Amino acid sequence: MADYQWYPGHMTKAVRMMQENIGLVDLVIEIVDSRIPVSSRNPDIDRLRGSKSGILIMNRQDQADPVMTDRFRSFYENKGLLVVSMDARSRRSVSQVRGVIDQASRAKREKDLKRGIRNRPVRAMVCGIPNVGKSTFINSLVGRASAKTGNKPGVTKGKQWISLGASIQLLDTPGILWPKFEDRMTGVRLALCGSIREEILDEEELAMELLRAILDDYQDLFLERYQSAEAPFTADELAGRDEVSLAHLLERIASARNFIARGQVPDRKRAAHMLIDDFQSGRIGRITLDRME
Ligand SMILES: Nc1nc2c(ncn2[C@@H]2O[C@H](COP(=O)(O)OP(=O)(O)O)[C@@H](O)[C@H]2O)c(=O)[nH]1
Ligand SMILES: [Mg+2]
Repeated sequence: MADYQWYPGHMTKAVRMMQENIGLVDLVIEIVDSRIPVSSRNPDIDRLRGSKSGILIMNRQDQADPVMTDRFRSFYENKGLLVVSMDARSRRSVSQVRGVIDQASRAKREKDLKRGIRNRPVRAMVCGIPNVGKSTFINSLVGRASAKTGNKPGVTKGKQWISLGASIQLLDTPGILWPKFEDRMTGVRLALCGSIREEILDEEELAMELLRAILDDYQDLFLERYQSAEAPFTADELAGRDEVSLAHLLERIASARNFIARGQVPDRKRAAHMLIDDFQSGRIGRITLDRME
C-alpha cells in the first residue's frame, strides 16, 4: 500500500476531538457503512465510549446485502450494542432511531430520577469515519423542526446543541473518527466505499479486488450487469482470481463497452473506474464486502 502520511496528524486531532466531547454526552451513536460493518468501525470507539450507552447505526442498508446485514446486526447485538440498520436519506427510517435513543437512555433517566432530577435531556453525539453518512443522518434526524440551542449551563462554551423535542439533544457536529488500518484488505475496502482516498491504492488494483469479491460472492449480479450477449464470459474467465485473469476480465469489460485506449487496446483504467463507480453508486446491486459466516 502506498504511504498514508496524512494519517497520524488526522488521527491525533480526531482523538482529541472525541475525548473533548465524550464527557459532554450520555450516549454515543456510531455510524458504520453496512457494506463494510467491520472495516468501517473505529477501532478505539468502545474504549472511548467507556460505560456510556452505544447505538450502532448500520447505514447504507439499501446498498448492502440484506443477509449479511442481518448477520452483522446479530453479531453486534450480542456484544451489547443497540443496532439499527437504515438508509439515512429516508426520514421514515430515521424516525426509528428516536425510539432506540429512548431505549438507550432509559438507565440514565432512572439514575436522574433517583437523584430527583426530572426531564434532563439526553445528550448524544454522532460519530463515524468519513463517508458513512453522518451529516445525512443528522440532517434527516433533525429535519426542519430542529432548533439550534445556545450554550447551556454546564456545557463547554462554543458547543452547539440541536434539540430533538424536549428529551434529546444532539451535538451539532459529528465526530469524525479515524478508520482502522489493520491490514491491506481493510484499506482496500475503505477505499472502495469512499471512506479513504482512492489514491491510497491504484484504481486498477482496487477494481481487481472488487472483482475478486464480486466473483466470489455475487457472481449473478456481476453477470447481470457486465455480461454481453455477443461475447459472453467463459467459465474459465470467471474462475480465475490471479492478477492476470482479473486484468483480462477488466479488458473484456472495457471491450464490451468500447473503452479503447491509445494503441487500440482495451482501456483497463477506464473499466476499473467504471466498476468502482458502479459499485459506489449501487448500480451493481446490494453487495457487502466484509464477510461473516
Ligand atoms: N445510498 C445511500 N446513500 C447514502 C446514505 N447515507 C448517506 N448517503 C450518501 O452518501 C454521501 C455521503 O454522506 P455524508 O452524510 O456526507 O457522509 P459523512 O461524511 O459521514 O458526513 C452523500 O451523497 C449521501 O447522500 C444511505 O443510507 N444510503
Ligand atoms: Mg459529513
